[in-house]
Order: sequence, then structure tokens, then C-alpha cells
Amino acid sequence: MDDGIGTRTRTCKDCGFVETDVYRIMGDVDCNGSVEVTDIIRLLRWLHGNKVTLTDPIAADMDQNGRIDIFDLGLLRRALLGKK
Ligand SMILES: [Ca+2]
Ligand SMILES: [Ca+2]
Repeated sequence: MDDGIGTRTRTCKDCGFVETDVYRIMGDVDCNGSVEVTDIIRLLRWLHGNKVTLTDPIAADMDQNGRIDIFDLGLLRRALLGKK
């Protein structure tokens, strides 16, 4: 089952054991469970040096090169536009 907030649970059909794990949604810099325009705005403001927090900075590193920069913003923008 996917609750959309970055966690998943699975239940064993035989024993009923419930397993929960956390997963990352790339681009979801505010960790609200989805990639939206607000993530782009937050990343843009962060890149401009405004006092905003990237709740999940690893999710902002879209190309996973260890740096958060304008290229990640472009990839995030492209990812969002590609969804619609
Ligand atoms: Ca988000
Ligand atoms: Ca990067």
C-alpha cells in the first residue's frame, strides 16, 4: 500500500506481519509526498540564497551529482511538466 507521504507498508498474507519502509520522491524537496510547483519555488528561492529550508536536500539533487544547482532546478521543472 502507498499512502503517498513517502512511506510504504506491506502486509504478509500468511502471518499478518506489517513491514513499513521509507522511500524518497526525487524532487519532493518539501517532503509533502508529491512533486509540485511549490517544490520548484522552494528550490528556486533556496538557490537565490533566500532563507528557506530544503526539507529533503537529497531529493533536490535531481542528477545525483552531490551538488544542488541550477541544473537540478531544470530537471525538477522538466519532471513536473512531464507529469502533465
Ligand atoms: Ca513536494
Ligand atoms: Ca545536482
